[in-house]
Amino acid sequence: GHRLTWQAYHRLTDIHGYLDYLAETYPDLCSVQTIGQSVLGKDIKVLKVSNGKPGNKAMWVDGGIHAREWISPSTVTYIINQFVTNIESEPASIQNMDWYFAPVLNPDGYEYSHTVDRLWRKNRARGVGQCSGTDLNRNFGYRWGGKGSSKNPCTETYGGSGPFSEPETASVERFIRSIQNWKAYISFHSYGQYILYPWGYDRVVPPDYKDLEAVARRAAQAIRTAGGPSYTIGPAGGTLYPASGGSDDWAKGVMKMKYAYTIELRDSGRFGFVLPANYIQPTAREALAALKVIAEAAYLA
Ligand code: 0X9
Ligand code: ZN
Repeated sequence: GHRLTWQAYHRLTDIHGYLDYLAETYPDLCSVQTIGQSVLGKDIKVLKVSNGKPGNKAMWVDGGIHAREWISPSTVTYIINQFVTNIESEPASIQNMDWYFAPVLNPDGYEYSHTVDRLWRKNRARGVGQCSGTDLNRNFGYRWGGKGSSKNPCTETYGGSGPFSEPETASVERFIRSIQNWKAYISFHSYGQYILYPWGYDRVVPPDYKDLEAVARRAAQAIRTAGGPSYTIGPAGGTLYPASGGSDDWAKGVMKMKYAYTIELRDSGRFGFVLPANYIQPTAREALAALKVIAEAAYLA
């Protein structure tokens, strides 16, 4: 294993090497688990960061569901680095939490976006005709196949042949189901600068949406205080567009993870998915500020 920089975007093996390095260097705090494999057989890795206290609540943080959103895996590894190297100066809500970080949930797509097609979004499942790839954020098992997802494998929002038809999402489902005490689910995407909460499948909100809205507002304020730009907050379906089969809806609707968010990182459209690497550190810094607000709410929930 080895360290990373946050001055460049890294390849999958470097990101995985970094997780292994942390587990070797901080064995009392960090452990790595391979929760499954992608369509093409690449590992899907999760880093657990925990002080091991019984009764800790649990939070899930993922990145790289969409291949081309490179700022997302970078942000997740940046947050990991901050927590692991500073854990004793973090508040109780960070220290007494079992953290599960999955920086690259779509490893095949991520590598494909580095080597072949920079704007690839889906996984690399072989389609029936020439069209390949399932949109992993339409493949989760809550309201699967509804608005904003497609049955046509040639589209960018193809939801797959059924809920959790893809090994990447099925691995996440199996792993999350194996753990109790979840309080929050955070998925980093790009771009647009949004803090979105359920529901995503339509323009409706869950019964406790006021709690999610209040925490989102405080998170957006923390981003501003950290020197970041303005992030728009709201329910995903009404604020962005209805899109069914998303990971956030499944986390909340099925797994009952109360504070479920999709955070769309920078920028607001100038560079879009092709965000230059000098934006990694400022973007990840503000994402960390937002995550700490959500962790505080999860800790008290
Ligand atoms: O469309 C998506 O999957 C997300 N936006 S992105 O540009 N990164 O592709 C938004 C997902 C919001 N959540 C749900 N619709 N459930
Ligand atoms: Zn995305």
